[in-house]
Amino acid sequence: MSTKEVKRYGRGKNYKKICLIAPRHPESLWSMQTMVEILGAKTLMPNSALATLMALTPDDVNIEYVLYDENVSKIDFDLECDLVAITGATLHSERIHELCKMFREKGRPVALGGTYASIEADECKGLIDYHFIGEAEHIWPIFLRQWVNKKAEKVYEQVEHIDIKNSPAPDWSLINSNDYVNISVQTSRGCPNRCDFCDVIRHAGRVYRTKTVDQILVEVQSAHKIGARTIFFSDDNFLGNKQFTTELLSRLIQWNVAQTRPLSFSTQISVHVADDESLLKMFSDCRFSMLFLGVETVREASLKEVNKTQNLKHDIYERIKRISHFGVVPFLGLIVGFDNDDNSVFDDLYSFIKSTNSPIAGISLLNAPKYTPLYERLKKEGRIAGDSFSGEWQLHTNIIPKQMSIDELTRLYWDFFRRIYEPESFETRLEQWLKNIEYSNIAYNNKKGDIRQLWFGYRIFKHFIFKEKPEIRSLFFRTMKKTLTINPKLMRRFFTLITQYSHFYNFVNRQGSRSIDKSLPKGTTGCTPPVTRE
Ligand code: B12
Ligand code: SF4
Repeated sequence: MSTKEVKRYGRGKNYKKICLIAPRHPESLWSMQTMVEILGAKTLMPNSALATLMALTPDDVNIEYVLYDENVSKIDFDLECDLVAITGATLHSERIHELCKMFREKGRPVALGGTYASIEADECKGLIDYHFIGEAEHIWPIFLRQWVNKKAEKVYEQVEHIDIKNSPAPDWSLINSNDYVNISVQTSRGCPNRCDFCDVIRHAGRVYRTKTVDQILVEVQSAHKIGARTIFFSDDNFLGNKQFTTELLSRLIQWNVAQTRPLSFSTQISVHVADDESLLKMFSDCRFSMLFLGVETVREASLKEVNKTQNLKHDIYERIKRISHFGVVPFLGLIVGFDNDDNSVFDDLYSFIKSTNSPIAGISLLNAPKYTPLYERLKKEGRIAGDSFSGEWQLHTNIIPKQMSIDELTRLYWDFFRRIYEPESFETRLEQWLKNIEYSNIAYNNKKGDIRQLWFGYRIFKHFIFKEKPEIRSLFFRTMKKTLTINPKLMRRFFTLITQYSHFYNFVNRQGSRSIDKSLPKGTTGCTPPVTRE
């Protein structure tokens, strides 16, 4: 929340006040902070867990909510309230501990839920007054009724995964959509695959659970209504059930094409999306600008090593090029540090990125989150370097690599990252990527101009002219000219890519040198958060 607005549920005179808190993200590659700032927002997307808690409030309790997203505004620790409810993932753990202590010192009872409280439940003992483990849809209303009647328990646990058709649309009334680049809509939870390094299965399960298409359309429409320009479908894997995805896309296309101000979409998805051209055409028709893909590596042995064999079914080079043909940016999620990775893996990955003309890739060091099969295996092998977690997940790994020292791996990782984002390298890939687009839907061509898009355009120019160094400024103008020559209709895609480039370039050059400076002395127990995303 950027204001002191309050949302009331129930009716009557006496309201219990709950202060909802989303902790600040540690600086991370995935926060896309430079891009966020260029676009005049404060952070990437609002917290949907807290907005869901609000929507779960039953009619028979009188509750007044205030919301602080620390990524948007400072918390008022002196605000009078009856309860503080905090969310967060493992990467927020340090901040969660600080916040719980600070609020309890002020005499405020604290409730904690979310992935950290659920996965690392033991770490939260003694820290809080009310502990929520698992999904909130059933237990939050039970808690509220008991709490207002002073009968609340200390721990609420949702053991079975719920049917997410019972999850209400998040209540966004306490957010200002201009503070965010995307508004998120979750269509599913869980993932049918079982990659050894991923803790999604522990958190969300292997059964792929979806909302109904009608529910999702309502959420999309309400995001549109509060001013969203782009929606991020915050699923672990958007393609867990092809029939469902196809139906959803076809309804979304009908809706989006009818809008005077259509939306753009992006999501996380398995690479097998590329195996069906008719599905790819639908993503393009729907106006997906980007798909985050869990490619992980091009080494067959490494994929086998971590049980990500679903990526082996078809040629990954062809898969990525096919996605690009439809004008959708393949955002490559890559990982280094597998047992089968020697120091030549960086050249293999570089040539993959280059030959597929992929403009954008996010690289992670392999980590073994607790409770994953990878963690169990490496623990037995005595190769876990530490369990604590700093939040700077891309700066270190908790795995003792097989073919390199941690220091060598970290150094080569940042060298590789810098190499990918050298201006000339990016320029060639971007140009080739644009030239190879074979399909784009003309239904959106004659839509009305959107003042806010013009304002974004102004901010992008201002950034590249005044804030970037000459080398990047000149890259901006050169690549813009090339886009105009290749296809002026691709300007929007160009602006998205160049702002993302600016984020990666700045992050890698700033953070990379920092991380090498403080790279782990041999034998220390430095560690990272999990590196597990589709
Ligand atoms: C969207 C998303 C992102 C987005 C944006 C995140 C953001 N910062 O805004 C992007 C793609 C950028 C991203 C990035 C990363 N993410 Co992410 N992300 C997600 C994802 C897919 C959805 C989150 C979401 O909106 N969920 C919907 C809400 C409703 O679910 P929920 O938060 O779990 O809340 C429910 C319950 O937990 C509970 N609850 C939650 N809070 C509270 C509080 C109280 C008081 C109560 C009662 C209940 C409660 O109630 C809710 C309803 O049931 C989750 C996976 C997932 N399925 O949740 C991963 C996930 C949160 N990300 C994860 C990670 C690791 C990352 C990264 C570090 C990338 C990486 N290397 O994998 C980066 C970090 C970026 C950053 N600085 O924040 C992990 C965290 C793992 C962990 N152990 O904590 C998750 C769980 C996925 C995973 N296992 O890999 N992520
Ligand atoms: S890495 Fe992706 S595909 Fe693999 S289990 Fe996790 S969410 Fe599913």
